[in-house]
Amino acid sequence: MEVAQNPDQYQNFKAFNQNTIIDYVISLPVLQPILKEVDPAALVAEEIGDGNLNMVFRVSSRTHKNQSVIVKQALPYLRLVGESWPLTLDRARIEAEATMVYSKIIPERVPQLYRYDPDLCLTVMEDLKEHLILRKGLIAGKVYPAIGQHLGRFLAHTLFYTSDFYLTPADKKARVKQFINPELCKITEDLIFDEPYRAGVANNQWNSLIEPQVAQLQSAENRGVKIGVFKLRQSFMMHAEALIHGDLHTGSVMVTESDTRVIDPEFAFYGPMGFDIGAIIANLLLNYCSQPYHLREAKACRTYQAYLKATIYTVWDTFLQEWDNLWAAHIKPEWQSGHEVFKTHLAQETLGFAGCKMVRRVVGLAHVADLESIADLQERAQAETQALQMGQALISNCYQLPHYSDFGKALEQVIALSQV
Ligand code: SR1
Ligand code: MG
Repeated sequence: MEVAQNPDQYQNFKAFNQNTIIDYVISLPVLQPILKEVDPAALVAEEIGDGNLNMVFRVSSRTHKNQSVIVKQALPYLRLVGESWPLTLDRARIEAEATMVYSKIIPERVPQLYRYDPDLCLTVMEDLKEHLILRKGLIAGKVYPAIGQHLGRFLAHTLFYTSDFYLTPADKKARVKQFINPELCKITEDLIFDEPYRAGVANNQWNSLIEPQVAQLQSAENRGVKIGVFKLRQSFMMHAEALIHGDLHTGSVMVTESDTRVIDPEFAFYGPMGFDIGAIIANLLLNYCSQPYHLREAKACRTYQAYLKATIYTVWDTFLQEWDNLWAAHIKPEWQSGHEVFKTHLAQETLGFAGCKMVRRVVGLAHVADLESIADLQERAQAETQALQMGQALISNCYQLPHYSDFGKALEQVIALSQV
């Protein structure tokens, strides 16, 4: 991994397009072993980004299809909205440095980074061309047998090794400073913990067929949800527990049948651990709500929903097993006594954050393809209503979870109660 120097921040920034990116890639000696084909005429680039924030180019050899790299470049604004929403270029640094932290902890679960260029706010990385974005695979009803274990282990290791449970107090505080990420945190604070719960917010959007459900969500009488969101927002903003990915939805995971990689940690900062675990669970539940309208045959749908639930439980159980092993191996004496209490706190917030992440994808600015790709608006409204019910139940009940061992039972109840 090579890091270029950064003499004068962003003075040399220029946005690439699919023509200019080729010359840049060719100029990098570090890529010669990968792109053995250095004749510019033999390289081709395409812009393949479908996320909300950045440009993503695939640069590959016309003749040797296995010779390719991905270049991800941040622009000084939000791609989803355009230049009217300026956004810090520092997110490219956050993403590169978080990926470097992950590579040291669990290299098999992230793409290999070849270069980070702070002037151009880009990273060049391994092209996972055999992999598919997990969200797309789930919408298509594909089964990935290993994701529960892979993601559970990824979460346990990245969260434990970046926390005070492992690092010295000084090292941990240096990391907190390194990952100060105010602009992207503000997006989350607004889009996840504020706007969906208020009427009259211009950013919010929803299917007009769920107008009554949205009015109920936002009404002043919805006290349990409002208080739950308050506490979860407080935790998100005030509890620097570990380096969290910060946007770990199923669009930030790439998969094959046997491999899983986590991408896109540009929202990373020191926050509450349950936010990452909850993000994965929420997005599996959103897919669960959508499946009656993708896999239309009742038995196939039930089987797939059972797979999604089993995956959620595997994420959580694997997380706990790995976490307990890490704790047994590394915990310092001064932390020994609070293990059970901490795990219950984590289970509570995991459920609560999962709820927030579900609600924002139905009512907030950025939705998910699982729901948006349901063409019939009446059917989509059914799936969205179920997601809103689940999300609100998770938010209002999460802090009542008595013990972390009740996690599965609580989730099962929320799913059972929210059938439409
Ligand atoms: C305004 S950006 C919208 C969303 O895209 C990212 O993936 C994050 O989830 C963010 O909230
Ligand atoms: Mg992203």
